[in-house]
Amino acid sequence: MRFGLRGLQEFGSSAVDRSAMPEQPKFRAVAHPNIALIKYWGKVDHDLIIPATSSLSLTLDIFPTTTTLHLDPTATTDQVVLNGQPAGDKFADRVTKFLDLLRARTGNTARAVVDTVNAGPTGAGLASSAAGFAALAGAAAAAWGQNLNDEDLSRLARRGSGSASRSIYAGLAQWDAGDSDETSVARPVAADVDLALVVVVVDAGEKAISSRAAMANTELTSPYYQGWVTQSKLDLVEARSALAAGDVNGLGAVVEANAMRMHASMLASFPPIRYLNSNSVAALDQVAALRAQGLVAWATMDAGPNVKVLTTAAQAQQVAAGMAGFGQVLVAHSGPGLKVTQVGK
Ligand code: 2P0
Repeated sequence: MRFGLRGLQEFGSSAVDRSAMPEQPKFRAVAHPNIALIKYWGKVDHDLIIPATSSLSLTLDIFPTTTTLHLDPTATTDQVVLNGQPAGDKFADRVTKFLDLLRARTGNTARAVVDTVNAGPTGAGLASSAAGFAALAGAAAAAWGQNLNDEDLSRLARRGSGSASRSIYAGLAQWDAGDSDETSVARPVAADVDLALVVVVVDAGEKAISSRAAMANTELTSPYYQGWVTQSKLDLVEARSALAAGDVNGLGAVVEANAMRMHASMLASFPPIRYLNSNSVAALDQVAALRAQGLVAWATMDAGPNVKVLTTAAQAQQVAAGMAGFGQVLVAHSGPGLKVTQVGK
């Protein structure tokens, strides 16, 4: 017997009558990157993403990630679009692994259609994964009908990317390391300081080594890793007391030292991990020069060559002018927390 085209189609996915399916509600989440003032660099549990130390961050008002998501009960795989293009396997697999948490939690094994757009550069040490997984957590929790409070969302976002746990909140947040899924959670930090962060993009290219791999290599091979862990805990105490006293220069001094200590720990890995390049070093020198001129200006750096300068909102424009010529310069202030809205049936 020979099937005509029509007969064949009935055995393919196009035979599914989508008009018979109830339309799935669609949710849109917007989250902003956060920059750690006291860094997260090292895990004690790689699956649950429990960090070795607590960290402190500022959510920014630039470079949001917008993620739109709905369930598709007829699909057999998640469909992931990143910045308008089908996502590469690595990113799509990471999204699927994250969505598996919701499928396991709810028993609803539907696949999802995910569209995510980063307003800033992706994978350049500008916290795109923090904003990305915070937004994904918000949109996915809503689509799977989970009514989560901020702490629950922080725990969930943490499973996608540790730093995402902090992007749930506006402004300052502290991620307490904890020792379990329940206790490893970020919470907002109240402080009477008006901080700004001048971002100097010396290179917007994607990093050669992911922060996840670099962190694991530091844990395994750096003789300075334990020193980093011990010192970072002390740095956090100092940063919190400077914040409580409204002492921005005191905060800046420990913020800059903490970033250099993190980089020292990874520089001592084998093979060595060096995110700083010559443009980064030139920018760090300029931050010191601005400080010598009397400005509030303290540097921090993440898993990439870009330099961020901690200052006050009042001095942000002067600091930005002082960093001109060292890269693309943006002024960021304290930004909003995660927002989730329903955008369609
Ligand atoms: C931070 N970074 O505290 C530190 C400082 C980069 C340097 O958190 O493995 O992408 O997904 O938990 O969150 C980047 O690490 O790592 C990061 P995973 P994540 O912001």
